[in-house]
Amino acid sequence: FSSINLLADNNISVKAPWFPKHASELDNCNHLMTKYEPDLDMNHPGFADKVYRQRRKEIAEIAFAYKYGDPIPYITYSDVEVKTWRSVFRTVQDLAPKHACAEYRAAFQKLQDEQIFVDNRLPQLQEMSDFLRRNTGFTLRPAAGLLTARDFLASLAFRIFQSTQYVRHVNSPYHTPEPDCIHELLGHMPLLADPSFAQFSQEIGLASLGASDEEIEKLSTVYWFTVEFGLCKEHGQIKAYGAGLLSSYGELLHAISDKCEHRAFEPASTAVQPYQDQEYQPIYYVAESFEDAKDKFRRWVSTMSRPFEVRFNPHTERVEILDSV
Ligand code: NLE
Ligand code: FE2
Repeated sequence: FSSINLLADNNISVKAPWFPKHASELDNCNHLMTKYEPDLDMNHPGFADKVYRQRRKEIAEIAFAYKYGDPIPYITYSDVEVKTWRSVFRTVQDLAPKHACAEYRAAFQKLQDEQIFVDNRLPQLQEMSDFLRRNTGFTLRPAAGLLTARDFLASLAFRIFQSTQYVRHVNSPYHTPEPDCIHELLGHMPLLADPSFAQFSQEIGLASLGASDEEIEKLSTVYWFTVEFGLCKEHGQIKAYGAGLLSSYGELLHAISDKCEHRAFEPASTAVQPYQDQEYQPIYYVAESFEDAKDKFRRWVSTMSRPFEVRFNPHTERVEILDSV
């Protein structure tokens, strides 16, 4: 990564990796990790499926061409894609009342009331972005696939979520190692409509701006075990809030079974826990509540070494840099 010199107010220059200062600079934050692409991963269910790979290319082109301020292009989903959506949607609809956290259930209901979540049609990213904006100020921009942690986390600082727009292969509806729009829509969107969770997501993003590679690794691990695979307590019961669980009915049932280990969420130790992203997780972290997770996260972030602080100004969509010491 190239580094930049920041001139703090007291004229002290501070070295940090480049990071976006305005939401429009996220146009430069779209670097992909290609390990799970259907063209390159022999285990991908779409590896031998020419039609699927062509479809993925078409949709990826939309994300590559996208610029800040553009409306998100409309996708006409095929019958096969709608069928895949329907089967995941219906299962989540059955499992969520029992196993999803209250915040997820409330937002899910809202999405159904507004006819954005229905079983015979995929929600468009633009209508979902509008919904989120009304609820928490989050918006979406299309992403071509799995992004680098640095680019992905940076967007969260601006309350922008980079979302894929293609659909998983019809042969693996219950679990996919790579993100797809069913994961984004059913897993992430309901919680991004919750104010407390939206705040938590943004704070992870803010902490990532200008952070060292090692700190990015820790932050993305915390993100992994919370936003993606987190469990929480509710009236003494364990519920799921992680998007990777809520969009994967295979893993959701695994996570609440006794086939895995549950540990208390503690950012300092969670941040250094190795994980794999191929199969179901062997370990999950349980938060007391979002508020508690947020408190613990804030305290832990304040121990990080970054020599400046950042603040998001929602009026200008700009990140302001403050010296902390
Ligand atoms: N495993 C999740 C699913 O099947 O929906 C996607 C996880 C993306 C990090
Ligand atoms: Fe995700």
